[in-house]
Amino acid sequence: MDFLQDPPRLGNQYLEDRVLQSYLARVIPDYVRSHIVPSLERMGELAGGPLLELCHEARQEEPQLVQWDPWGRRIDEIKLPEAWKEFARVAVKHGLVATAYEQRHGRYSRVHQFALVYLFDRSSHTYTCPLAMTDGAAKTLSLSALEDTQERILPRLLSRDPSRAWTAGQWMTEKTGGSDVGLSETTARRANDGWRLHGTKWFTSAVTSEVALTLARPDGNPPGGKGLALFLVQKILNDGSPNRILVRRLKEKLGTRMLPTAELDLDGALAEPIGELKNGVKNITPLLNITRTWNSICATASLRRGIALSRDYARRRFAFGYTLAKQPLHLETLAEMETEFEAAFHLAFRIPELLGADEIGALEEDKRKVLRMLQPVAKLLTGRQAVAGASECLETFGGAGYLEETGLPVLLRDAQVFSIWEGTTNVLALDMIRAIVKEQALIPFLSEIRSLVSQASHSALGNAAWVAMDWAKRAEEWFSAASSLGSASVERGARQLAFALGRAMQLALLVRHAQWSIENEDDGRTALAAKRLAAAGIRLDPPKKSHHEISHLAMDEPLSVAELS
Ligand code: MFK
Repeated sequence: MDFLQDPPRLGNQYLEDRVLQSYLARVIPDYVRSHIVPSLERMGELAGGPLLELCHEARQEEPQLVQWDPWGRRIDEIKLPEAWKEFARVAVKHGLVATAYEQRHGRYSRVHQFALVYLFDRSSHTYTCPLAMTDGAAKTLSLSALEDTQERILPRLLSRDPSRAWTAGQWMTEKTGGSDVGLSETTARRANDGWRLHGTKWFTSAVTSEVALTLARPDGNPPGGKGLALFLVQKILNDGSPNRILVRRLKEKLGTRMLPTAELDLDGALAEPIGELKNGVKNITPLLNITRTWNSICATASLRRGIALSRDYARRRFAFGYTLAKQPLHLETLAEMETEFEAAFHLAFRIPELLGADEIGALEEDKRKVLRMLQPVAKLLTGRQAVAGASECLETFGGAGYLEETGLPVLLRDAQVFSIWEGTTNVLALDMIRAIVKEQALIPFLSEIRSLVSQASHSALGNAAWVAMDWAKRAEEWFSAASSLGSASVERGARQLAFALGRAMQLALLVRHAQWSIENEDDGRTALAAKRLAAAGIRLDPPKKSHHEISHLAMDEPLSVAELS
């Protein structure tokens, strides 16, 4: 008989996820959880069944831009794969954005929402991108828009009816760059019928959204982010006519290929200012902080999908006389993948816990600062973990992981974006520094780490708890030493500091959950993950006053031995 390999199989993605179930059991009171779980079971069934099949069947389908009709009229129509429309329908029906705003479960509404998102994400070809931006736009509009704008737009963004629901885009990046948004060149001019925008938006994800938030500089405003203003643009105007928005082309991307990302020309597009006519960068940051949260949750979902696939395959694949699940080195690899996943999970889900409390007005000031730090730290750390985890997952399949028909490579291609969009690792590290310097968020963040590990009483957790405290102390000392050397020194080490703080928080959260899991579930697996994470260590080089020395290595400029310090 021929030797054939069995492909990996996935079942109900909620029921198969011990980490998610255990976490919800700790965080959400039973009487609330019993209302939430049926919706998660339904989403878990879809994500391991019909949606997954659809992803596989449609994996080569991509959006197409049709710029002209047969009679020469410019139409800029984007034809979407049927699968994409189905992901949209499921997302609306299951309230992937609405759940957070309906607040049926009070402070737990955000955890409920993001548990749904986490289950849906890897079985949707990243339909979570337009959803993330819709959530971010809803949040921003509810904070800054006039009442009649809110009444007109929010019910659409939060609808559970696919025939009424809209998504929102976020058109920020221009040719001048995606990081230094203050350089944006789009202008806003007051005309008889309202504000009109002129400029090019260079990277606009989910371009088929009905509305978008964007930035433009009103005539006469100064340069920089403060001179920009936040605007809402509608694709189809209230009178039914199309707005003046031209699609130049769709982007050729490494991954997220079903997601229509485009270059747009705003050719006098009508737009409505949201809030003041300045401070646009500041006023769009609520959106960024929400989409960065989605990013952390979806990066975690990618890690989870990787380990689920690799683990299932390990039970099926024979080599050297045994299944992979019986081979020590393979088990070591899977244990490492699981550790990274659990660490990412507890870090990412801490955000919706705090966000949910904030949105019902129940978050103390210190915890608000923890939330402000967590958003960039979790985004940058989980984004990097997802890329490494997807690469490891593919490798556990050997050559099959490199074959398009297996559907596995998409995991790696899609993961790469987690550390790029919504702010690169370095931009996020600098945002964390911003939170530390401007909002004094470091001390509450460190206190949270200490308070989490102080709840660990089981002897198996003693060392991991001590290590988390040690990492927190080293990070605190590093920041103090670097600050005394100047801002360039802090900036140079910002990434290492962010990883150190992120790792310390991941370890503390693992320790806290492990203690609960030991006591309530007689389960030692999270404790084992905590031990492994503690053993992995962190890197924090001593801060340096100058960055001239590294520039020799970075830019490969000559450095004589006499100059070595
Ligand atoms: C799977 C789901 C994932 C989601 C998918 C979404 C896909 C979308 C694809 C994209 O569009 S990717 C493009 C996303 N772009 C970015 O994330 C922008 C990256 N750059 C930054 O974040 C820069 O840090 C920033 C543009 C904010 C820097 O601009 P400035 O003008 O140099 O900022 P400045 O002067 O430091 O800050 C302006 C104000 O905002 C300050 O307040 P004040 O005016 O009161 O001093 C800051 O404190 C405040 N601020 C900045 N970042 C903040 C913030 N406040 C709260 N939270 C933040 N994160």
